[in-house]
Amino acid sequence: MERILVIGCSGQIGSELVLALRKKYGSNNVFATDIKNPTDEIREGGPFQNLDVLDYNNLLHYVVRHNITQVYNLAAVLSGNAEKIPLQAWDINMKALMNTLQVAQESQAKKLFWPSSIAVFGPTTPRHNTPQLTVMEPNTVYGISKLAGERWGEYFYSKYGVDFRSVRYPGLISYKTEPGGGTTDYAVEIFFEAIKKNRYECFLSEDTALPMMFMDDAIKNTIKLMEADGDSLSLRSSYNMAGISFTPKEIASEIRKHKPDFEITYKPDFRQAIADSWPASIDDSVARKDWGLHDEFGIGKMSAHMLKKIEEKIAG
Ligand code: AKB
Repeated sequence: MERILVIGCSGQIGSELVLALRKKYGSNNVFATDIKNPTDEIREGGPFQNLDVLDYNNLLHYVVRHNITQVYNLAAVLSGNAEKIPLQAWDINMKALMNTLQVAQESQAKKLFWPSSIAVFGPTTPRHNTPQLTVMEPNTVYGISKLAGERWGEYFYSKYGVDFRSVRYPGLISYKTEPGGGTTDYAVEIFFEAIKKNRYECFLSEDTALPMMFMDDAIKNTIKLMEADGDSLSLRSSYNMAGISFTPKEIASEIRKHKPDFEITYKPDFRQAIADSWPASIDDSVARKDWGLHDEFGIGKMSAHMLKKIEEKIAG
């Protein structure tokens, strides 16, 4: 039986991934940790521990004591926040990864999931249908840390047999826990503001296309990659994951199908330069071929679902 550790259970991905894993593997086999308070559902639904991934000894003890067999390490400072504290963000992002790679090397928890991002690409990368293997010159701290992380993951796989698995997440769209400090956060905020105020001021310009994915698809595919036969994985760096590409203007017009009076204005800030350096769309055919990446939510289904769920959430 797998015993799974999720580091970063209080974040946007962790708060949903823990619930999906507990459903699948049993509540007592999924250990949730974070330095921030989790949702009640996570705290009450199975083991939770306040644990700092930057504290190597504590992490190793925890993994050994609980006979953990696989780890999802979701701890990271996202792109927007990382630009405000570049050196600190580099230290946190890299140390969090290196600690889990070393724990995997030293313990029985050999299987490690670590999220990379579309941020590994940069202004010299082909912007449309970006291939799996291409020019990668990220110019953000977050992107540089993700690219370095991918290289380290592959290194630990080939040198030390760590079963490292990763995807390059596009922007993730969800309603349970809001994201914090990313460039793609607008695509979540816009739905909350549409319900609360029927208007939104967007920090990206109207024609900025970026790849995005609804959280249900992201979680399903993440678990699918972790369950895939290792022999079918031709890559041990990180797989492109495309999702759906759209602009703020396009998402606003989707919202107007449900809320005809919805208004949007545009006031690009420092995150515009980050978005401009990322791909507009991605080719994820390698992941589809190797381990069956498959997503179900298009822009229409995702928008309708977001609006309905946020409305219910706000109504309590
Ligand atoms: C961010 O915007 O920083 C993240 C990402 C694309 O990795 N959502």
